[in-house]
Amino acid sequence: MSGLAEPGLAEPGLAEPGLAEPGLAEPELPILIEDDLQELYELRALDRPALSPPHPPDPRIDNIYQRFDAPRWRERGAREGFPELLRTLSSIPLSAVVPPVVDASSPAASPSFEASNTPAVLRNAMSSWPCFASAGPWSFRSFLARFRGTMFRFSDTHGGMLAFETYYAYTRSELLGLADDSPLGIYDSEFGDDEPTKALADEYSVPPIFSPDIFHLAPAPHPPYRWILLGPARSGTGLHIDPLWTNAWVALVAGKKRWLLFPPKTPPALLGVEPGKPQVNSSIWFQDNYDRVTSEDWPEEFRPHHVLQSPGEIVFVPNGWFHLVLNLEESVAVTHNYACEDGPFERMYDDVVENEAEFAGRWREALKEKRPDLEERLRKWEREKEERGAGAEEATYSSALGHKTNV
Ligand SMILES: O=C(O)CCC(=O)C(=O)O
Ligand SMILES: [Fe+2]
Repeated sequence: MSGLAEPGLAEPGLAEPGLAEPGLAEPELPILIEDDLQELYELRALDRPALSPPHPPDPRIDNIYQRFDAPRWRERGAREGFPELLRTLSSIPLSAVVPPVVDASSPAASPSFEASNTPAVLRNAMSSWPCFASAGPWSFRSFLARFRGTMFRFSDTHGGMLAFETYYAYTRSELLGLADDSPLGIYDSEFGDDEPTKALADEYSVPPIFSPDIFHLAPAPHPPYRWILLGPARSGTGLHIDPLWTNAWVALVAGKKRWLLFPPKTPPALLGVEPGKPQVNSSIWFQDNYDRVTSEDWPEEFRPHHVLQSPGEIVFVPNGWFHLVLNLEESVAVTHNYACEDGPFERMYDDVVENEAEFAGRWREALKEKRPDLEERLRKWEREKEERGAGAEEATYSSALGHKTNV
């Protein structure tokens, strides 16, 4: 919890260009105390498994910022390299593959992107959302006013949490978030479940263009399916495939996001992904790999689809596609994953049995009752598997040690 700093220890809050929000008074910057820095230190260490091991805080150093500021948060120089990366990523190369733009408000709009399992960008699906359209839309500033003292989660994998004001102060600190190679981002699948964040779930709605979620044929609880994402420039999500063969949509409320999505047949090793290796932060991945994956030598069939996402746009992420996202500006987004009947249903079921065993039983019961056609497909699949003998398991790359891992 933030409170009063010891004399002489508070870092003055430094305003960065681009952070001003018209219509909202500049809030007083919460001051971090030693306990906050300890918490931040621990969360940063949990969140960056791909970096060198953390040094324990050195008690002999009496400047508390330096004591907790292991050089590892800056070791890849992503902050220094960011202006150039930003210039590169702020436009899409002329030769790049870009997903089709779908006007979700048009009566002719169809979810053909689900059937073809290809990325798409939807426009005009968020205009009536209170979080986006009316007074008090979601932003770092409005969250500070609403959620002082509320704990937010930073990952499904490690479950680390911080009070919002501590996080807010971190994102505005020259010595902390503004210096990090890949700043911490809120990645919370429990928002909306209980007070005080319950109201947030009513401030947007699932666009009707997406198919119903067949996991939701079963009663709650369901595997995690909705997340709120808040992160400053240079934060984001490293390369991963979403879990359980689900599709996803990501709606941007504020900021700017840069995406690459790779067709499912892309060999993971070509993207630097190996089972068991921790996820690389997206700012570092872009810095190290963008030129290679956009060069003329990159195989045609593995060419990435590029998106530069603006507020009001929704990116559709098809199941089985590797993707990564970098926040080019401070961003606020909401995302849902959903189990689509058009997807690889049988493989999805096997994945659910393996990773969400308790849910699998309840889901199967629900399918029996409400979708006997799908249940029959599973019986057939099971008969075929028995005839074949248990096949070799496919490696799964859904987030490995990153976000959206089922734990
Ligand atoms: O916008 C982001 O950082 C991540 C979106 C995403 O791919 C996910 O949540 O799985
Ligand atoms: Fe994802």
